[in-house]
Amino acid sequence: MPQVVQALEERFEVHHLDPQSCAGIITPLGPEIRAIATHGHDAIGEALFSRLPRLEIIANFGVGYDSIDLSAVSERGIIVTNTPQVLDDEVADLTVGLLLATVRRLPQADRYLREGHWLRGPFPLSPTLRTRTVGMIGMGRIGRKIARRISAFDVPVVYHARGAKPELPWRHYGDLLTMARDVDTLIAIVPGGAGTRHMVNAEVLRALGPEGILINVARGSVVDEPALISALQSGTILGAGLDVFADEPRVPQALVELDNVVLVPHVGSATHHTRGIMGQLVVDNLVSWFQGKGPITPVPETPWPKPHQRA
Ligand code: NAP
Ligand code: 8YV
Repeated sequence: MPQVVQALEERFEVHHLDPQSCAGIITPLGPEIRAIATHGHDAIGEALFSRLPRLEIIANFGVGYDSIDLSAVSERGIIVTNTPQVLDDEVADLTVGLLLATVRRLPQADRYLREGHWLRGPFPLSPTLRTRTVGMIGMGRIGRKIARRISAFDVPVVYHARGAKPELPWRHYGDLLTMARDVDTLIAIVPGGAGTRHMVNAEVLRALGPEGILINVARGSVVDEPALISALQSGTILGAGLDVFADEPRVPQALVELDNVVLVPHVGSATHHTRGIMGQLVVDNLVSWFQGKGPITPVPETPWPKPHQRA
């Protein structure tokens, strides 16, 4: 974001890296670079770090940091920060909007009107949220905000996470497949990465069943995308609302051609308001670090506080 770049340039010497200019900048400047500010879309790991011997900190614009190779950063003692909490409500709002748009087929109804079909007859009746049970995959900061919103719609909520959260009023399932059998709507809001890769697979989609709706606002990697396309084409599930994809910004043509999906281009947090706050947190983390005050929002895996400073 321009204001983030401006705020960084006021305090630091900033070099802009993109795949085209990467080699040109890294070769002469690599040994001087002490921080990376990243939007988190491009995978970064040892191949880059090995050329930045003085790298101390990576400030990620976004709460998800699955694009950063964590074993490489921990081996090198590099700090990683993200932007938790400040986007929870925004992403939860978008998720509920995507759920309603998918169930009530709002984009399809919009297209129906614009294309003049209403003059020939009413839009076909849609599925409903009224009879549904929502199974959350992930019940962290954002998952809780989504679950609260859905509960306010008088729709039952249950969840799958590795650990039960006894403080929450919703039923926990330790096993995703069992939960998928018991619900007809899944909302994925877990981190990406190896631990969650393809956890929504063909078997889970079959268990969800022919009335099933999948909403994915987590990461594209969480869902086996070819299995999802096949389940949508065959009627194994009813529909899907997707904010994230396996190979963004490329979206499979097979998905684009389906009428039973609502597709949005990774806009969960994408408002002026929230992206502005996220950007400021990126800047604040870097400023705090270089003032010697430590990172403000280090990710749990980051080597901070240093082992000898821990309680
Ligand atoms: P969080 O507070 O860390 O919550 C993550 C949740 O996932 C926790 O409930 C955790 O519970 C669960 N979980 C983690 N690994 C799991 C696994 N292997 N199996 C089952 N459950 C697992 O994170 P958050 O702030 O809510 O954000 C979640 C993710 O949403 C981000 O990492 C990012 O990928 C995505 N996101 C997307 C957008 C967007 O624009 N679409 C915006 C923001 C965030 P347990 O530890 O008990 O398993
Ligand atoms: C980010 C996201 O805005 O926070 C995350 O994990 O997915 C989004 O909110 C996006 O990745 C940054 O461009």
